[in-house]
Amino acid sequence: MNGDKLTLIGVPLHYGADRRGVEMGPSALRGAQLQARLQALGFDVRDAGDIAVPKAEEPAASGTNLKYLHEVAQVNRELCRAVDGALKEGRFPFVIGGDHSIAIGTIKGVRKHVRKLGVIWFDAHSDVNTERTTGSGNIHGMPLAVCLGYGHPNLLAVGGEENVVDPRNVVILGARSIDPGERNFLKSQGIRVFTMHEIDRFGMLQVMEETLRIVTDGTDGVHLSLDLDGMDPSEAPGVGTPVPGGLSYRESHFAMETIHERGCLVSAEIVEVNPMLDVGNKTASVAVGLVGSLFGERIL
Ligand code: 5AB
Ligand code: MN
Ligand code: MN
Ligand code: MN
Repeated sequence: MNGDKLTLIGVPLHYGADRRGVEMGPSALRGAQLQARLQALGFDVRDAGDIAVPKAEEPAASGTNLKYLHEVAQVNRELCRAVDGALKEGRFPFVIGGDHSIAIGTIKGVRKHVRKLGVIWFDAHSDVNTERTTGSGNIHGMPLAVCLGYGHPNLLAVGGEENVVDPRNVVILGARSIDPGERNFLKSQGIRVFTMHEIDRFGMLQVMEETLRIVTDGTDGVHLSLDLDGMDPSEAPGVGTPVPGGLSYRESHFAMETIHERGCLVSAEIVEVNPMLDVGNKTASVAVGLVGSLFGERIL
């Protein structure tokens, strides 16, 4: 943990997903008292406000099948700078989205400060498509590939091509929807994926012990990328791409508690909260509850 100072960075971006609403994620998370929850745990929390997102009715011409490539790359460059700035001031960057394409800017920014970075990717999906494998053209299905050094040059260039992560220190948790091209990629990279099958078979305790071993093995810190669709849609209905059979409320909290106990976290982000698809503000509230466990709330 980077001292006890945190900076919240909002990214009201939806161009990486093909549905509207996720751009209201940052305000829903703020409305669910994210800052107060962290302050109650003793943190000095500064809200840096939102990264500016350009207006676009249609994707700017980019000569590719990737939707809104220009806009997504621009926002990620800005985000990368903001994350870099927070770390320079000795503050923990806590990024609130927005669609999952923002993991590109977050992770690239963190990598400028953390030479060997482990990544826990909490998600129903593996997000390792590239312009060659994507069926949807949506960049929120590609950020992990970009952070590993694969994808469109304009995305790889964000924050410097060299700032990638080592596949040996990446774990995907909760996967249950993986495209055929992604399956090949994951195998070729040797990335450890705990699908719902492994979670059912071994239980969360064993899965988290193995996860924490992998992401801390020779690393200088760990980033958590928390896509709320990793949880079961009955707990987190307000997401753009829900998939049944996800992590339960208890399994998700347990994962956060074990990450906290290890004390290895250097940065985090919450993505894909879509208030337009939510039941009340349930998903944002559940997300803020997970943040509580991630930063040390205990039952007793
Ligand atoms: B999310 C899909 N693999 O590429 C694609 O929510 C879904 O950030 C991506 O995990 C889901 O469009 C992206 C079919
Ligand atoms: Mn995702
Ligand atoms: Mn997902
Ligand atoms: Mn999604």
